Amino acid sequence: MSQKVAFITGVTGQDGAYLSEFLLKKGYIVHGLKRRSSLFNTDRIDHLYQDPHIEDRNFILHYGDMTDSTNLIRLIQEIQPDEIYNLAAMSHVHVSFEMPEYTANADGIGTLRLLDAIRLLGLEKKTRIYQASTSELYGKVQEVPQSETTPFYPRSPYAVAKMYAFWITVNYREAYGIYACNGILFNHESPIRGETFVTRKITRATSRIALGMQDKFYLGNLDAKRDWGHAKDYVRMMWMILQADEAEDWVIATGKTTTVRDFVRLSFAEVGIELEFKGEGVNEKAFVKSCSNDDYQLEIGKEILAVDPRYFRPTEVELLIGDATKANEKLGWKCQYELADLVKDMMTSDLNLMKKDQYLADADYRTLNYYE
Ligand code: NDP
Ligand code: GDR
Repeated sequence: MSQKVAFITGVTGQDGAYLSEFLLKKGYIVHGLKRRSSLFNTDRIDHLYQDPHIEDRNFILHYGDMTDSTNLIRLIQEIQPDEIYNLAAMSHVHVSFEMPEYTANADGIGTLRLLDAIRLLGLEKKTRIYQASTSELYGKVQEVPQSETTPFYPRSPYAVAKMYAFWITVNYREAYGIYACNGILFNHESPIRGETFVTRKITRATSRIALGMQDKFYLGNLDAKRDWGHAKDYVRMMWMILQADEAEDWVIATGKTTTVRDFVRLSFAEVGIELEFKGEGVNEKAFVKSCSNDDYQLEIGKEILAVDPRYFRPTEVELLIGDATKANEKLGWKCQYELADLVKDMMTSDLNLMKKDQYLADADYRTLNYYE
């Protein structure tokens, strides 16, 4: 049988990197869409890079952008993919309030551009497409836990753009018989999660504080609850969704929810530091209660976290918890990582990275400025 060909948009992102690894291991030829940037933006996939002079490459990158129809049409024509994974997006909910029009263009109309390219090129029977839909569609709580039948109530320009992408995917499936699916994925994290998402912001700050590189950090809404899984589990599911007999929409989640505050507690617990939270709302702070690890000794009573309202969102999504029964039963999907495994994985990686940063700073190779 000939090798399957996949085209991944958003290949340089967290999920794009893990999905590329996964598909390459399965024997796919993987094409990825990357944006032109003034600095290299391929950190997460550099280990997969193949010199363009090598013949028979199975990992090939192309310049492009979700806002450029002709570029997408030309690439799909050249690549003739069996499977497209549309992971590219302006994916930061808070930033989408600052850039609503661009977010609608890249995340909403960008999805239409791919679907219409499939139709225009007559690939309806050949090319299957996965759309990266999101639990943000549920927004304001309508039902708990949230499943494929829970009504949507998006609460940000990002979620509204993704809602358009969700329905245009369903519409092209129904109107043109394209094998097009939405994976409604709940939050998933990893050591290569973008640094400004809350979990990674916490594990990086915890590492720096434990190592004595930083005194304290700031967060927004500590009461928000999220259903956090590991990205490695979730990219496996993207592939499974496109292998099913029928094109459908699927919720992927762990079924457990945790507050941001508890994620902070868990991260510090990884380095043997117990925290105490005091105060409420914008006045809430966290202090060191005890230290049980000789490597990370902080002063008892030291303030390490405060709330900064600049991280509040104009409209917030307070509670997400997913019901993945359909995927569990029909596709046999199960998470391999528990939240504790995820925190450990992220903390181990960030402690190492911060130690390297400190080493480079000590040798005058870099300055330790972190913007979040
Ligand atoms: P990331 O933010 O890590 O990656 C996003 C990717 O999209 C990057 O490769 C980025 O490129 C690329 N991108 C952004 N804008 C454009 C554009 N205009 N044209 C081409 N490429 C673009 O996201 P994740 O990997 O975490 O998420 C993958 C997808 O899944 C996203 O669509 C996200 O909205 C969705 N999702 C994510 C969830 C999660 O918890 N991670 C949950 C549910 C859905 P660059 O590297 O150059 O910035
Ligand atoms: P989310 O992820 O908005 O759920 O979107 P994020 O990690 O940004 O926020 C989760 C929750 O934490 C609260 N929070 C903070 N968030 C950030 N980023 N920074 C802070 O300082 C902070 N303090 C508290 C937020 O208010 C929120 O309630 C992610 C993205 O990956 C989307 O692309 C994806 O669709 C959804 O997950 C599912």
